[in-house]
Amino acid sequence: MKREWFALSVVLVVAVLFPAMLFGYQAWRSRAPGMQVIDVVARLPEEGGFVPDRLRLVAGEPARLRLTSPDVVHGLTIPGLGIDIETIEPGRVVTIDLTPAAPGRYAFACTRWCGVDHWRMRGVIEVTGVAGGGTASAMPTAEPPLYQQLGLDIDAMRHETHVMPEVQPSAARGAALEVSLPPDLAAANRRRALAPTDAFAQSRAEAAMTSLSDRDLWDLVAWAWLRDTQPEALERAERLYARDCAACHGPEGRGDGSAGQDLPGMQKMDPAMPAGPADFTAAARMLGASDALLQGKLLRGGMGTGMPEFGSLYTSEEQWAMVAYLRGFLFGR
Ligand code: HEC
Ligand SMILES: [Cu+2]
Repeated sequence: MKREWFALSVVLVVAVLFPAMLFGYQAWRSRAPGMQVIDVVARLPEEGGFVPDRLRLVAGEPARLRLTSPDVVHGLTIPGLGIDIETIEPGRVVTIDLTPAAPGRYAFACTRWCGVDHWRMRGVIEVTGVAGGGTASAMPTAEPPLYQQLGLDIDAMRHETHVMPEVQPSAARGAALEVSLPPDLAAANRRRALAPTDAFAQSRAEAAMTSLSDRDLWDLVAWAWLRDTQPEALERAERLYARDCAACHGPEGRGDGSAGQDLPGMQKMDPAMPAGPADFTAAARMLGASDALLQGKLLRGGMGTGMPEFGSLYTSEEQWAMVAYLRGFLFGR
């Protein structure tokens, strides 16, 4: 009788109590007290994209995101919260614990070319509350982007320029000339307001530059454009370009990426303008565009042209580094 009781209690412990404890432990682990747990399904954009695509969190309060994919491999970036998940594989759960420090809107996006509409796969985390959980600090008021400060219409018809270099301008040759740059080219914000052709024409008209050949001047322009971007920033832009842009604009910047084939491009604005993604090697168009315009397009996106906005995903340093990277399709380093 005693032995039977003993056997029964062993069975009880092994079959009931132990699994119950294990289950309890797991439940406890996956749901720390007070932690908000949100399940996010990453679907192909045609099937709905991120569901939900709008999350609400509170500053200073820990939260857990559990990501799954029912279809293909996706990725996730939440730049404002420093989160980068390379793969969300079908059948696996990716867990992210985060505690947003400050209120604000944090955009997130898929980082894998999961389908033709990949770039539509985005969402936003709205964080409410006060920074650091303490007294409310005023949100930094963002300065309007340069193209707005300059009153530039980035959707306007752009006339192609005829003032063009005969050989590829080289920043290295420009630097070797050891000529001091005119003020409009020396200060980043003034240079960014100028198209390279205007910079060339202005410099050509300067008395101090008469001894320089046209080729020298173009080299100087290339130098002025590329000199202030740090190598690390440029490397980052290169990686971002491969991840976010090459599928439409092509790996060589020719506007021939497969994901961009059916996009209206600037023809949406005016039938006389080019269709599809911009060709960054087209000198007649690119040399007529200021950095302010290119950054404006990048941060705002196109109005129904097919060009997505990256202002919510890239810091302003990344945007300027990207513009410098795009210049590299025309200007040699
Ligand atoms: C889904 C396709 C697509 C992706 C992805 C895309 N672009 Fe574009 N992009 C376009 C199209 C289409 C245009 C032309 C229409 C326009 O200017 O709005 C364009 C235009 C531009 C222009 C304006 C060029 C000019 O001469 O006015 C810039 C700058 C640009 N893209 C940069 C980028 C960068 C940088 C990335 C990656 C971070 C990127 N694009 C990703 C489709 C795309
Ligand atoms: Cu995706």
